Amino acid sequence: MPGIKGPSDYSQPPRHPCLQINSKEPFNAEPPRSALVSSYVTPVDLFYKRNHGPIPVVDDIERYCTDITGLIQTPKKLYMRDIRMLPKYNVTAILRCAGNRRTAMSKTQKVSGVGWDVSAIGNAVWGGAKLADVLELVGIPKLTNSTKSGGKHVEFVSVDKCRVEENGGPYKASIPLSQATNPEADVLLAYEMNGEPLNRDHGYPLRVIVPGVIGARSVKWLDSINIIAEECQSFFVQKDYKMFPPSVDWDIIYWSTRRPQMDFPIQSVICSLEEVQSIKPGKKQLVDMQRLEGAEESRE
Ligand SMILES: Nc1nc2c(c(=O)[nH]1)N[C@H]1C(S)=C(S)[C@@H](COP(=O)(O)O)O[C@H]1N2
Ligand SMILES: [Mo]
Repeated sequence: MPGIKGPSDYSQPPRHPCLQINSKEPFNAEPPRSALVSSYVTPVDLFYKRNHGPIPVVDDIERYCTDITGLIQTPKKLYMRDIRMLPKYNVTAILRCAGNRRTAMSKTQKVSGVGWDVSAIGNAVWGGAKLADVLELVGIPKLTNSTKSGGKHVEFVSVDKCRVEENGGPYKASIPLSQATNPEADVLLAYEMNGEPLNRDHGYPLRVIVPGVIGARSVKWLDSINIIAEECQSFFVQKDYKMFPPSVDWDIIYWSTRRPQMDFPIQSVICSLEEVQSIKPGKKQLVDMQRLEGAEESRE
């Protein structure tokens, strides 16, 4: 794709030293819990970073564009200037990785994936154009009560080279057309995060933000938007981000028996305290503790 490329090396943009790194290549990191409650909007440098491949590089922003193709009459190339010409919306929305708190879950059952603590979640103000407005440019009307979108989906394709995809292909995901064309669903093609241009980690120059569903659908470094007849068939939609009962063996999984996860259950966690490892007292400490207890008693 002109203007942007998905490299195969993991050269790193600078990052905040407080991040807890869960995996270096690809880079996956989360902030300490205090970052989630110290401000309503999570600062960009402390926002969790979730990647499946190396971070793409923009070499020519003027040439960068997103292709809109698939089941439409006239495919279109959308340059940054075209997107900026559409009305700009600022949407405050949380992004949460479906794998958040997997470390806690893995204490009671076998699960696979990056070991996240509690902070693969953040709240940001995303600035950009509404996907519903963008799709109108290629002749797809906005959702009304009488719209029939059938089972069609809108697929978002990136440029990053992901190991798990066949032939190291790009990250891809889709959402139903009815959600994409609904202006009230606030699905954005975002170019800003907290009032600044997106940085490389979070999808520069353009990413999708789908409020209210798992972060995996908010595709970063957007390369193309395809209107397709049914849900995207990528690894990330069909063979990942699905929930199975504890009885399921990860080595013999029938992926098609579960729908891709979209929305998520509500959970809560205390963030004003950090979890620390409790140390079992050694023999000497036990004797000291008993002495102390004895001292308490003799005082009474
Ligand atoms: N191109 C691309 N988009 C992607 C991903 C990715 O690896 N590649 N990861 C997804 C997942 S699983 C999550 S949770 C969010 C994380 O966004 P963030 O890194 O900006 O926090 O991006 C999503 N979009
Ligand atoms: Mo995620």
